[in-house]
Amino acid sequence: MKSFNLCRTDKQTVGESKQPSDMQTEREDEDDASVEEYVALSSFTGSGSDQLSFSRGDRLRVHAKPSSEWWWAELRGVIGYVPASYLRQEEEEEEDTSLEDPWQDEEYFGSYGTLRLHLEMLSDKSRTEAYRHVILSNSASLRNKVVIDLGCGTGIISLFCAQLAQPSEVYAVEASSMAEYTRQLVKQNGCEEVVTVLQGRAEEIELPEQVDVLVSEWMGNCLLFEFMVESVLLARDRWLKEGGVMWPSSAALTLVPCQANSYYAEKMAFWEQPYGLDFTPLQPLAQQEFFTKPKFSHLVEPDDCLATPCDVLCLDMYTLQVKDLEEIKGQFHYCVEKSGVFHGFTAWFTVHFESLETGGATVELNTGPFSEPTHWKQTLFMLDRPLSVYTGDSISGSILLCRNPVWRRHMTVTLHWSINSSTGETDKCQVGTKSFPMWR
Ligand code: GJV
Repeated sequence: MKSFNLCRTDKQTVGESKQPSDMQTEREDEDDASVEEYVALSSFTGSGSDQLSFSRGDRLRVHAKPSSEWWWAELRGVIGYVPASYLRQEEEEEEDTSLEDPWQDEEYFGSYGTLRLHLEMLSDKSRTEAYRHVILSNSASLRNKVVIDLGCGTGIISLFCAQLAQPSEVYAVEASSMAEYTRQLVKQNGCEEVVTVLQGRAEEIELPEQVDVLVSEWMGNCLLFEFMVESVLLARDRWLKEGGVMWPSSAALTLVPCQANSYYAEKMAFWEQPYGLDFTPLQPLAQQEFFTKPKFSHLVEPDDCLATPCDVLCLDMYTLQVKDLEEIKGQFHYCVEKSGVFHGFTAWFTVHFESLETGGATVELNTGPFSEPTHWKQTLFMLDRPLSVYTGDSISGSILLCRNPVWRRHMTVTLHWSINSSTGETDKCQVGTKSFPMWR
């Protein structure tokens, strides 16, 4: 799922935006009451010249909070942007951690207790049919098998198992209050002999036996957002039999450099001449407001892909460990296939389901621009400035997914790129780095 609300507790600072030059002045004013001291919860390596690097435990003086994600702060006389989520006010430190749940379970499971998200997921035919297809094409092998459906929601996957195959038992685990309805749906559809609904966190439930198959639809935006995958890995280690099967069995994140003309026009070029006036002084604000975070729900046109997409990371669901999720790094190298404007990168994921049948084909759920659109759509990461690229140029670099040390369902995606011109039209090698909080 992609759009449950994890941002509600964000304290949005409105109308406080200041330009760095104003803040320099403020810095000289030692008595300024608006300067607050914060402590770094974790180390951070700034990218570019306007971000500040710091170590865990450093005390930073925060001068301004131009957005809820990036603050303007000072450390040992150096000033720059810092990610707000890495900081905590000293006095609050102990109290705060105990007050607020870093997993935001109340909000998270609260939103899955309503129909809106389940309707969105069930209406997504590519997604739901992929799971149905996996079960149908493995029905013979599922006979007499024990299955766990982790985060079953309304129970659709468990019901497919019971109706299309003959498993001996399906444990449908759901933490939200939807579980009460799921129980009714199981009964209503005559599957109560096979499907047992267990309400609770997968990490906490007890099963009477180990399982042959662990099936789950855990993928979030940019694959990992929400980090429901952690619950899947913990359940795997606890409940999956030796030699048992994981569905999905592997997952990949794909990235492509792309054009985003209409998004750029709508959010940035707009300020050039609205009603014949010059509103360009608002552009730095527009960049901060629209291009700092990734744009979820983007649909990239195949035509806007400037190169052949490439897989930047692959996760093996049998060997992946919870600790591996803290920092995941991938590399890319593209050859520009058509001249155009490089506005940013678009990311999406694909998951594979291995077959239990000998020689059976694997099933794939691909959320990219060359497949049917899904409710996840794609994720767009806009560069600060568009760059012209030409056929034959190369774009190489890396992507780093850094899980938030405090807010466990969030992460920061850092992209680093360098463009090598083939024609000499682009002046020289151009490099850039940008970090995108999702959302904290
Ligand atoms: N234990 C039980 N149910 C869970 C858990 C958990 N640890 N985590 C998520 N769910 N693809 N990102 C449930 C959640 O309440 C919701 O009904 C469903 O799994 C999410 C599935 C789609 N989310 C996703």
